[in-house]
Amino acid sequence: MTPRLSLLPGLLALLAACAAPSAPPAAQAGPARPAGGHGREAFMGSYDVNRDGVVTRAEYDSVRRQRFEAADKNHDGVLTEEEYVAEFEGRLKQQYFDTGRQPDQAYENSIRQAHVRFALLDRNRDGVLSRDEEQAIMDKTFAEQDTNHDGQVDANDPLPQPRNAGS
Ligand SMILES: [Ca+2]
Ligand SMILES: [Ca+2]
Ligand SMILES: [Ca+2]
Repeated sequence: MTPRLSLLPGLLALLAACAAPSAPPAAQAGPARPAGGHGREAFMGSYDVNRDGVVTRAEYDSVRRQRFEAADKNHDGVLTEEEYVAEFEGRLKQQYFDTGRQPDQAYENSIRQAHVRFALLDRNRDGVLSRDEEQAIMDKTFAEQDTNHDGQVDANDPLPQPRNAGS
């Protein structure tokens, strides 16, 4: 036995010891983020099209416009409650599908919230969401996230105060 070889059993024991504490099973089945949520993470996830950590106003506007156009099934330039909720549900469904989740109580709640939201967004209560109303929402939502007022949303913007959900 050379001294060098005699080190081997010790080394193996050390390696075994290092590997011994088996990692706990990764329980990563967290709740899906609600589609259209208002947090910064949801905002970046929805609007940072080129994934560079910055949402420019142009990026934001393009996503919102696409979403409005996609929702406006009969192309009359306004969204009915049905059109609005259907578009939201489409994204929610996709999110559940992507995460292998079955529709649950949270899903139902999200749909209910979408109906409530529509009523709030339809400022003039004429039963449809007009482009003017959508523009007002866009301006407000972007301004809420662009907390340092430099025209883009990124890591330099302090997180906005969470706003009250619902009414
Ligand atoms: Ca329409
Ligand atoms: Ca309206
Ligand atoms: Ca900013």
